[in-house]
Amino acid sequence: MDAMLQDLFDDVVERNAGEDEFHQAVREVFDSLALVVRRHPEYAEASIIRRICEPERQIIFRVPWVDDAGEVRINRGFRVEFNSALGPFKGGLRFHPSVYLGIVKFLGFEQTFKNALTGLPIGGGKGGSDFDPKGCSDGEVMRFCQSFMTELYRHIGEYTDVPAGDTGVGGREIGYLFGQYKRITNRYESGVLTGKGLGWGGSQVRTEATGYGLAFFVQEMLTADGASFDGTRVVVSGSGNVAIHAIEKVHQLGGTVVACSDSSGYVVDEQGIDLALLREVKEVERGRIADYAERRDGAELGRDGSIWDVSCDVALPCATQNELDADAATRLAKAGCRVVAEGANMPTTPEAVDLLQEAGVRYGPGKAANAGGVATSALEMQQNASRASWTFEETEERLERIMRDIHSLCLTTADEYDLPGNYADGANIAGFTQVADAMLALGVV
Ligand code: NDP
Ligand code: 2IT
Repeated sequence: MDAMLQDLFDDVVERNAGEDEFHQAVREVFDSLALVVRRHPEYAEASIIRRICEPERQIIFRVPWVDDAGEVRINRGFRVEFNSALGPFKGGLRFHPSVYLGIVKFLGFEQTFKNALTGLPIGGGKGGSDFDPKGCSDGEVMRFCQSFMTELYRHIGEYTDVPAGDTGVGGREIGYLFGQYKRITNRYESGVLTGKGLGWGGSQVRTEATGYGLAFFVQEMLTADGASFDGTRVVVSGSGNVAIHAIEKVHQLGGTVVACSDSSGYVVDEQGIDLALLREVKEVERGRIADYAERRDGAELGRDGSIWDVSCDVALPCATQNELDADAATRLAKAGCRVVAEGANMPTTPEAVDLLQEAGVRYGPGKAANAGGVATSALEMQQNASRASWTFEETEERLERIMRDIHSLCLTTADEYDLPGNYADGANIAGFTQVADAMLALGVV
C-alpha cells in the first residue's frame, strides 16, 4: 500500500479498535486508491480520505421491548450516518444477532461508494440492531420495531436519512417501522423509508431489485466476455430476499441455479431450484433449507463442506460477509467457475478475491453488483416526491439501465487507470472520486 494510505489506514485501525469488518472494508477501498492519490493531490490536501473514513454521525441507543411471555428484553440499536455529500444518508437496517458497531460501519462505508455508483442523489448510511427476529412472533417483531422507531424517528427524514431493509428486515418490518414513524410524527412522510408495500407508497420492483440487478450485472459481465447465461450452472448462497430474486432472474435469463443455502446448510437440486417451493419454505413458513430438500424429489441436503463445493460456471454469494474464503475460492476456480459476483455485502474475503483474480475468474464486487436494491430505493424516493407510481415494466427497465451503466462505469474507470477488466478497482475509484469531488466542492464540513 502507498505509504500515505498506510499511515491513514493505521490511524483508522487505532481510532476504531476491534471493528474488524470496518477495517477490512476500508482496506479494500484503500487498495484501489494509490493511483488516485497520485493523480489528485487535492484530495490529500483537503484531508478527504481521512474525512471519508469518519462517519458524520453515529447513533447508538437502547431498545427495550416486552416479549410474549411478558419478559422485558433489551437490544442495542444503531444508525451510522456516514456521508451526505451526494444526498440524504441512505442505506438499510439489519436485524441480526451479529450486529455491532463494526458491522454497521463497514456497511455504511461500503454504502457511500455504492450509492455514488448508482449516479442517483443519495449519501451513505446504515443501521440495525442485534435483535434476532428468528423464532419471534409477529407481535414481538412489531413491538420491537415500534420501540426501535421510538428513538430512530428523531434522526431520520426525507431530506435527512432514509433507511430501508437489509438482512432480517423486509416488508413486514418496514411496515411496522413506518406505522410507528407516522404515529409519532403525525406525518404521512412516504419518503422517510423505502421498501414500503405497494399499497402504501412502495415502488414496483423494489422487493426484487437487488437480486434482479445482480443478475443484470452478471449478464453484462458475461456479455463482455462474449458469453451469456444460456446453459450456465449457477450457485447462489443464501435464500433470503437477495438470493430468491437472483435465482428468479437467472432462470429467466437462461441459467440454472443448482444450489442455495441458509445459515443451517445448503441444498443441491440438479433440476434447478424450484422457486415456488423455496418461497413457500423461506418466505411463508420462515422455515429451514432442510424443509426444501425434504419436499423436493431429487434434491439433496449438502452433508459435507460448503455450498462452494458445488461446481458451477457462476457463483453468487448472497448471504453474508466473509462467507466465501480462500479455500472456497480455490475450489471454485479449480472446478471451472468463471464469474463470482456479490449479492451480499463483502461476502468474499480479501484473500479469496486475490485468488479468484489470479486464477482469471471475473470478480464483480458487491458495491457495484448489488447496487440495484438501493438504486430502486432511490427510484422509490423519486416517485414519493412526485406522488407518482410507475409500472413494473418501466421500473424494471430503469433498473436494468442503471446496472448496465454501473457495469460500464466500472470498466471505463478501470481502463482510465490502466487496470483493464478489474471491476473492483473500477468500482472503488469511480465511487470514491464522485464522493470526494462533492466533498471538495462543499468545503470543510
Ligand atoms: P435476508 O434476511 O432476506 O436473507 C439472508 C440470507 O442469508 C438467509 O438465507 C440467511 O439464512 C443467510 N444468512 C444471514 N446471515 C448468515 C450468516 N451469518 N451465515 C450464514 N447465512 C446467513 O437478507 P437479504 O437477502 O436482504 O441480505 C443478504 C445480503 O445481501 C446481506 O449481505 C445484505 O447486506 C445484502 N444486501 C441486501 C440488499 C437488500 O436490498 N435487501 C441490498 C444489497 C445488499 P437464515 O435464514 O438461516 O438466517
Ligand atoms: O446494502 C444495501 O444496499 C441495502 N441493504 C439496500 C439499502 C437501501 O436503502 O435500499
